[in-house]
Amino acid sequence: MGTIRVSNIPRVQNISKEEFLRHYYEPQKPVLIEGLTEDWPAYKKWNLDYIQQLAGDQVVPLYNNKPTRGRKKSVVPACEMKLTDYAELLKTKPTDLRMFFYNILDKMPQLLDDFEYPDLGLKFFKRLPVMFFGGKGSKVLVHYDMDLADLIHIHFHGHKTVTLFPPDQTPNLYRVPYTVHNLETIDMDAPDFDKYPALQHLQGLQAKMKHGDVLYMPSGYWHYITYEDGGFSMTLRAFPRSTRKLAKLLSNVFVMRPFENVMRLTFGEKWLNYKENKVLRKTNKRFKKQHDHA
Ligand SMILES: O=C(O)CCC(=O)C(=O)O
Repeated sequence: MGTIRVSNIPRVQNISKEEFLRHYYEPQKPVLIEGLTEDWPAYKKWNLDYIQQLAGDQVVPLYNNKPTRGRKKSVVPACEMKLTDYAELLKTKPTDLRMFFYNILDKMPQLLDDFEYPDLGLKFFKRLPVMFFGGKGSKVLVHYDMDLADLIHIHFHGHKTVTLFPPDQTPNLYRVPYTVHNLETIDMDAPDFDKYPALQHLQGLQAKMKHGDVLYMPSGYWHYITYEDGGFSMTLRAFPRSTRKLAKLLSNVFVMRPFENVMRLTFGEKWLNYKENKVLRKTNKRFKKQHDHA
């Protein structure tokens, strides 16, 4: 067993649009911004009690960390629950049940009055302000967002730890082909370096987030998240502007994902095993070659 190396993501306060663009957006470096949300009504209002009052009767799909195997699509809910019961669970007990990509516009439009799109020079896609919920101890598998958006991730109610890896570390992350996540058998908190030696090359960037903190995650950054308490976050997104990234976005959404779902539904476990063995063999072979040369 080993430990993934990490260093701290820089923390700033009251950053101007020009500073943000020059020091973080243009070089595509993450940053944690404190204090940016303190003037928003959300800063005082948004907690799990408020969510219960607002939308407690909604029945919501919940997901756990068990990989979806066999002839099923890649993302299938583990159960459904009334939002008020789920929020109560988050307040009172550890759970690995998470909810993700909950679109505020469709599901809780009242929340739109409580925040502003930050003036950071990003061109936000305002159709998709989405929320994520997690229980104490729940973990979000290492992945990157297939739309390659620049993300502004804001946390509420409690604490979470976010670890990022820049896109140039993809070769050492054991990315499963035709997906945006790595091998689900890898435990990023206690990685098995005998089985997955390339993980030793990773150099992550980490931030502990508290209520109201804002994290900038540049396009294509891998993220791995542990909820230290039950709580929730909102992610605002700005789509890439470069033609290369836009082409990749379209191919990920309209070619890669549908292809993967067809292969899963047709070949099930066989397809999954084939891809997983392939990435393991290929990555370990490259790692060995690099070491034999060194
Ligand atoms: O915090 C979470 O639960 C997941 C966040 C995430 O993956 C995202 O914002 O893209």
